[in-house]
Amino acid sequence: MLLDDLRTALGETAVVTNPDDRQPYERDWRHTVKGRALCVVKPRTTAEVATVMRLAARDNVSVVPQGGNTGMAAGAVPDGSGTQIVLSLSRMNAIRHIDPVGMTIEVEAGCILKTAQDAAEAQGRMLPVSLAAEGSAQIGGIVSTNAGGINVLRYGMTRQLVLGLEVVLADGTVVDGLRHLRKDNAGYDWKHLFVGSEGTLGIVTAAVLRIMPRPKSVVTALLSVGSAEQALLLLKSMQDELGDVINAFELISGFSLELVDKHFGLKAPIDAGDWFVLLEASSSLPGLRDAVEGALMTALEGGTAIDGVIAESQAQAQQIWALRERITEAELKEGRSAKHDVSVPIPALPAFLAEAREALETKAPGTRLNAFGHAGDGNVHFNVLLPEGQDVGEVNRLVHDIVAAHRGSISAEHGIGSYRVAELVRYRSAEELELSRLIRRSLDPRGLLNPGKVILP
Ligand code: FAD
Ligand code: 2HG
Ligand code: ZN
Repeated sequence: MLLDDLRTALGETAVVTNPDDRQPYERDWRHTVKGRALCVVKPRTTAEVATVMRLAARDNVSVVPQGGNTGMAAGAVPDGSGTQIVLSLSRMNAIRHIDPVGMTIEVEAGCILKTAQDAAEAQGRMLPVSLAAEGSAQIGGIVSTNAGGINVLRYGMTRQLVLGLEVVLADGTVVDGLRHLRKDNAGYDWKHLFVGSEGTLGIVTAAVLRIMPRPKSVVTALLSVGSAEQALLLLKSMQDELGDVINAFELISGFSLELVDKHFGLKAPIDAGDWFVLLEASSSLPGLRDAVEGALMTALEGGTAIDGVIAESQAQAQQIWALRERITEAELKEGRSAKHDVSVPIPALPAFLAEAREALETKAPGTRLNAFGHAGDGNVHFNVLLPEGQDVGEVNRLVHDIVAAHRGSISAEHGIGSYRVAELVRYRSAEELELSRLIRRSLDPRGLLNPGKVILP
């Protein structure tokens, strides 16, 4: 009955039931979680999304929204019951409007991030959310996970870029908040509830995002440093010297680069060490390269950095970035891992790294640490390659307890999804959890939106 009604309302091709065709929508990017859906539905318009939600609510069927399915918390995957609808936004992919004066872009949820970036670039502007999965991740997923990425240091998380949203609620109500306003204090700013809610409060169907002037020059450098402490000294000296032109300050362990070399044959242009920093700065004012060179010379002469190279061309910059962007895939090829997407206050980063490394060495022998991430944001991907038989939960607990001792977060940017549901309950207070449940219940009283993700009833 439900399948027939969905086909009648949306057309035959919009409702996928064939198991082979469903498969890519039923597992997460890392292939660690596999579910089974009743069907995958692919609406073309907001009105069709509303119809899907109304029909699902009528039959008490739950809905799992899905974008590019690149999420790192298995939030877009259905459970194994074979009763859930996967709602793919991929056909709603239009760029509705770009305003280079007001500096906004209005896009549908299924638009691939890279497509939106390119559209902004064609107008001499820039959409600053940038991450290795940008060729597949979609705007709806980016908004719903409040994605971070490499430019957060300068431009903030996705939340800082969201000016307006259109959402469809669990009962099919369409809420149009697609305003292109910089300033709007008229009542509660409800859109922020949906940013980062991982499909548990509503379906994001379109968004208005801020765009920025596109800088005329970009300087990319790779440096080796002796320790995480030194990396933070380097961060401070770069901020002192260069001010706010630093977009990215990424920390990469020597082991991460070994993995990238092993699985992709990509080599760092400077000698391997314990830690590397990938720094990018950009500006439209003249003299950027000289300023970065001067700042790096000061760091090298002062002993804050050991060695360094500045990209001489865009191709070289891309080669340097490839070393960073391939780490996740290289880790996947290397074997099973426990992912930790953690943040701590920036000055606590070296202590966290030392304590967590020691805990692994003493309590989880045989594990190998693949640590890298967005050090300029206090966010490190403290990923642990697991030997045969090693329990993931045990390793999660070891690492997350140390994060908690530093008043950090067990998810800096990837979200909770289904991967960290149990962990969230351990590390958030009863009051915070109850407030979250209250919000969820009021927007989705019957628990039909992405149940089992983020927070349990
Ligand atoms: P999905 O994976 O499809 O969905 C993610 C969550 O959002 C799910 O809970 C889903 O139900 C929900 N959702 C999706 N679309 C909607 C919608 N329209 N309405 C409501 N809910 C929705 N993330 C970072 O933050 N920073 C990084 O640097 C980063 N790098 C990555 C590198 C690689 C190689 C990979 C594979 C992933 C990386 N990610 C990173 C994770 C991922 O790309 C982001 O979380 C991204 O925002 C997910 O977008 P998506 O369209 O693939 O969403
Ligand atoms: C990145 O920063 C992504 O490259 C992925 O957030 C991190 O693989 C990971 O854990
Ligand atoms: Zn990241």
